[in-house]
Amino acid sequence: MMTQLPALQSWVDQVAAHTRPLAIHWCTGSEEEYQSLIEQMLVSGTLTTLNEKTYPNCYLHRSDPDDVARVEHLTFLCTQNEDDAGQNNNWMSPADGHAKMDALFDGCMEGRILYVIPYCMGPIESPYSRCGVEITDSPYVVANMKLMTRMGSAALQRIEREGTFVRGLHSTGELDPERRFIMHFPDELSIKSYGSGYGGNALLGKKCHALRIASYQAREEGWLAEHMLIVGLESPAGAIHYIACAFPSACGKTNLAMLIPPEELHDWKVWTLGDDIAWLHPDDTGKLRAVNPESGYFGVVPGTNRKTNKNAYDMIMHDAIFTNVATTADNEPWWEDKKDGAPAFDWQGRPYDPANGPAAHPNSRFTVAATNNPSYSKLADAPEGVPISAIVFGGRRKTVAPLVFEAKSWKHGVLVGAGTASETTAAMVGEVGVIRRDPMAMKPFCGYNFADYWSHWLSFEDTVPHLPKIFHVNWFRQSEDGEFLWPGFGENLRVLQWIIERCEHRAGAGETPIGFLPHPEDIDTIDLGISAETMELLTSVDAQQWRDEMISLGKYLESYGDRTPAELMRQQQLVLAALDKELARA
Ligand code: OXD
Ligand code: MN
Repeated sequence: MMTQLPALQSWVDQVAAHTRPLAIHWCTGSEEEYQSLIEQMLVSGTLTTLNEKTYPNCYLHRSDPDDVARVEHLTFLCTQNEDDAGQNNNWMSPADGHAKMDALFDGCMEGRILYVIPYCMGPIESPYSRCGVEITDSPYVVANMKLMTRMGSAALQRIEREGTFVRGLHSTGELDPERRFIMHFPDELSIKSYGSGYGGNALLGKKCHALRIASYQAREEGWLAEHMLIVGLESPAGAIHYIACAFPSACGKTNLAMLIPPEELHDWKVWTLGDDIAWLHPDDTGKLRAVNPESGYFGVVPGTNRKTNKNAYDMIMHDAIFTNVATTADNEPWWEDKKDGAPAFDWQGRPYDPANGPAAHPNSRFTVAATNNPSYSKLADAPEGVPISAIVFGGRRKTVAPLVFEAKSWKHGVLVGAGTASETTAAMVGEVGVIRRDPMAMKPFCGYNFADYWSHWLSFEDTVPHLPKIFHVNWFRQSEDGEFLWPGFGENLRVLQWIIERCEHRAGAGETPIGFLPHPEDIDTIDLGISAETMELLTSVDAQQWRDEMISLGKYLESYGDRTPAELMRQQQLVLAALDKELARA
């Protein structure tokens, strides 16, 4: 017996009887355990070492070439009633889901070790945290979970105290894409994932637990589990505002979360609390407070360099696991846009040949503990979390969306969030560069019907008196010849400064049909070298284009049928009416 909790012990026994592993290992989360797993993976070839002088304690993992991203088309929500999953999810009945998965898991761990990973999403002492146990046959998953979650003995103690936990069962199986599924059973607080060893498919604490299952729990319990980074912005006067930002995958959340202020704003400080997930809870004072359920990062590597994200560049030079990057002749990790060194071997270990495509896989990743980050916030471990001043939505839009605007109210902000859309990237399997709607950046992650999710968001207006303001940003606007109009990266702080000053009722803005937009002079562009004409374009909206956007959004919202909240459609109608008035005047 490895635990005092009979429910946990009997689940592990049942899984072991079904999957028939060689041995069972209960993870303690200690450094020695991590090192011994690393040694074992070096021997088996699952990992290789990288240059020990320049990248101490860094390792490379090459995943199966057919297993390089999240697989949304193989990810399912299993609820009794199909409508509860909604058209935003693939659905299967719980009975069919279990039958399918149980057949795959039958005997799948023969010859392998079954690892039991108790973990806590959120600070161990926080009332906002929730625990889970992942059973896996992948030592790579265990090592990643050690870096990304609070896992091991302390989590087990909390689980034993509370008695409830999310059950995540994972096996890499044969890595056959035909035998790969990720199933969620939210009513049972359980997850079954088979056939992938990659990222969000396999590290079940992240997308599966902290977003899909947690969003379902959050609706029942009156909070929000969101695909948001959390960052603290400290002004020269010493005031810190915390903001939570939701952007679709690979839109620069990690870069924004650890932004380095530009020279012009060098007296600002930026503190990272999280780069991917925020759990937002109403507190006793009527504000929303956030905790990051994770304690590490699983970030996209290509594009990371000293200029785009110096903090990330530095933090991945030690104690990191790289997955699917290329290597140099000196055995350093290499990726596109690293701006240092040259690839000798590509992500599949072949001698580098540009004819084979990029050297690093476009969705190659680093895994590091958050404490590696030079801008790590002391409050990332605070049980009470941080109060949120602003929620920021955004996407990758070449056209249409201005640099930034503020929603007129919480309810209008929910419409703005529901209207989030972005051009697709390599983080998900499928075509790259097509616009897809990604409400609140939760399309792949909302564990229930989006229509009910929007109602849940709207309901906060009645229950939380001091809600944050809601904004929308677009760093990715392009000119007709494909040049980015806004420099992005550290310079985004200039936009965040406007957002904060709006929260403090200090910054100017003009009211438009789509919300409050800054005048060009409301954003600090000193030393930016950006033309007045470009700023004018970035801070204005084309009424006809936005009208088309609203019509298309309205159709999308209505496609959810009767469950779509009437209030959301009313907000869309209000914006349309204001646009029509403006177009009639023009
Ligand atoms: C991620 C994603 O990996 O959103 O964070 O795809
Ligand atoms: Mn993400």
